[in-house]
Amino acid sequence: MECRELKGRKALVVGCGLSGTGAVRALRYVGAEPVLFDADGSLDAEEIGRKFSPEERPKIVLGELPQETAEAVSLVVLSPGVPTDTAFVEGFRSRGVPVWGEIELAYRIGKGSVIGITGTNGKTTTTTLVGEIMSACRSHVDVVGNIGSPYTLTAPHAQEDTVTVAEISSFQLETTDLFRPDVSAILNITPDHLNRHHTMERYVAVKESIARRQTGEQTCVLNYANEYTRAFGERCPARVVWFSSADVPEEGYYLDGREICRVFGGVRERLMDIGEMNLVGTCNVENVMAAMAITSAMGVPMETILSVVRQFKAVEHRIEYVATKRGVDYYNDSKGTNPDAAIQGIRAMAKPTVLIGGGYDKQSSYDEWIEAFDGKVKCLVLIGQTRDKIAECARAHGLRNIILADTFEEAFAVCVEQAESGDAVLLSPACASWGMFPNYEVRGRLFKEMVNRLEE
Ligand code: UMA
Repeated sequence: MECRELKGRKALVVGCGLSGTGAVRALRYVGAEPVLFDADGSLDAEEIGRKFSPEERPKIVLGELPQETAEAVSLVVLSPGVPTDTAFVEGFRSRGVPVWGEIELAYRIGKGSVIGITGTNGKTTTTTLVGEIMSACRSHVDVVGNIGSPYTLTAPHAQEDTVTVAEISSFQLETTDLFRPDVSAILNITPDHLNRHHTMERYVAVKESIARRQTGEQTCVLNYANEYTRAFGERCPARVVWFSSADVPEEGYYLDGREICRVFGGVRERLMDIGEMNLVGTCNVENVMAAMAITSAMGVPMETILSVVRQFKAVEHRIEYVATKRGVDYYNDSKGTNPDAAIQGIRAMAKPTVLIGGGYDKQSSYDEWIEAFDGKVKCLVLIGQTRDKIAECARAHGLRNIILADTFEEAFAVCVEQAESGDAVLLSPACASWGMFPNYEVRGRLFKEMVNRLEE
């Protein structure tokens, strides 16, 4: 199925969130007739309809999809949150109806060059930094995808000189087919979203699929210090450029003491001291090295890259300093949505810390996260579906001061009570926000609002 064949044909968009809204617009752009379906029957069709102009407005179906509607569609576009291994999706596939996601649809419509960035952690920081570096030397740069801005909204306006920088989640990679970025990156792979992908093997395979269609003419940037991405380097069809915070790769970027260096063709170059960055933590050194590798592969001069890196500040919700109130430093790491990301959060703390953890259950294991507390967590405040599971694990690791809270507001009040001058309070839950919040951004913003409302 080519996009031009969609003209006049019905296409089903599943999910009325951000991604589904963008997909409807992109389908209208190619002349298709979108039907927007959401399994949540409690949504308000009129309210959803108001997101669109009268010409764009799709037919909206909520709750159950009638069989005749399902049979009338030539294409299905799934939102990332919709699982792909259900009877609902299989029904379309078995009838030969293509099932795409946001990335595939937008890629087929768009023009110009594409950078695709995936990985368990660090995607948003790296994507934002790559976007800023590219913007320093190119006039049309779109930063899209999992970062919160659907690729389908920008793709119809892309020109040959457009550079699209896409943050791509494993959910979004599951529904790609012809997608082939000019430069791809897999920043790291650690267990996450196992309730959706079921096994680590499947999760790793989905992440690797970002490079599936690449050839030796394109570049794939990989982490040499991560066992999964290092192993993938052997099989990757693209030209591999490494980055590593631990060892010196044959070709690529690495850390030598406090200096970021690179080696190509046996020639070593020192690039910058990590003290020149405004970001904390080894994870951010890795993100910076990945961004250097990606943008250098896109032809950006190293001088430009370094000058943008020196000015770049932490992105919202990623070990973000909020304020100091009554001698207590407050940090928002709401983006710590899995244990591995939260390990980076607690490692970055240099003071006794009151930590808020817990949330939606992605069937993660919390042992490594709790081991990383390293005596710094003076009180662990737990919320959400996972609170008992984490409490049990923390007790097994010898932690005693554990407080369970019923609401986020209550958890915050406990932190204020427990923290003394000279301490830090960190929101870094190691879990997704779902069940208590629509997303981690809402969780992080509420935290910041509560911090800012505290008296000095
Ligand atoms: N829905 C169904 N059927 C289902 C499941 C969901 O109809 O079986 C409906 C829900 O009722 C809801 C809609 O789908 O109305 C929500 O779709 P969605 O969950 O895909 O959310 P969107 O608002 O479309 O946002 C999605 C991404 N969300 C997820 O992957 C869960 C956003 O990533 C992304 O920014 C946006 O598309 C644009 O690309 C968020 C995220 O949490 C930030 N990502 C995860 C992460 O980073 O860990 C992967």
